[in-house]
Amino acid sequence: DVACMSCMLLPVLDRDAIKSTNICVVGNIASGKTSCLEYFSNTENLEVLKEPVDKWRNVQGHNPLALMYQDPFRWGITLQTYVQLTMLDIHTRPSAHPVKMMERSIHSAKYIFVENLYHSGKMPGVDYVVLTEWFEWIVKNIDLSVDLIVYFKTSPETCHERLKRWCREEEKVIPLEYLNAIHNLYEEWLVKQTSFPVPAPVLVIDADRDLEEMVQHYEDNRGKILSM
Ligand code: DCP
Repeated sequence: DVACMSCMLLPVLDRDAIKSTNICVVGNIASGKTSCLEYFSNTENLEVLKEPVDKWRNVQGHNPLALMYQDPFRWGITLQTYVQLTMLDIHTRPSAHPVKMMERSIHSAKYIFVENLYHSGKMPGVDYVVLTEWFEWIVKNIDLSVDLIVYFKTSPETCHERLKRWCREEEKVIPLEYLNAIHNLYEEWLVKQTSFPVPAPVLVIDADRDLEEMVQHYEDNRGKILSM
């Protein structure tokens, strides 16, 4: 298995010996990104970078994630500014491994979550334009290159069911409509490709299945994911 993995990673190593290849795993809340990252975390030559949700729930004793869910109009900008910073940190962190697999991206934070807050009337226009100018400056001036986007496509109902069974304390208030809105933004961005720039080729993974089936699915798609 290890030998086989090295052979799949060889084209990646040859193509770009210094800079690592960046894979972003994106999808709705509870679409199963975390289990995918855990699955790949044992892979040789690959570094997994989880989304820093812990930081979003505790920045020097404050919980901007909880504040955002309590009152998005007031605190959406606070959380999203911090998300943008932590994602920038992950994108630019040098890796000792040839392949870097990260959860979400600075692009999905902006094109999905910030856009959703603003267009649903939950973010003041001034907050939206300030965040947008920050984002545009960052993508223009800093190398955030992504080589592959793995899109975990789920039905919003599946995510809602999963959240009912298990969610973080802060997420108990998430209604199906919220998951619907996030889903539609993902579809427009990554499948129809009509809303915002798509920074890399997209691999769509059907992620509505149970965890066990998903593991088989990762196995089946391993080659596609790792030997772009
Ligand atoms: N979040 C947000 N704004 C962002 C990114 C995330 O408000 N720009 C919120 C949505 C969730 C929480 O942060 O409440 C964590 O998001 P995830 O989608 O990573 O949640 P999970 O870890 O549950 O996803 P998965 O089951 O796919 O691993």
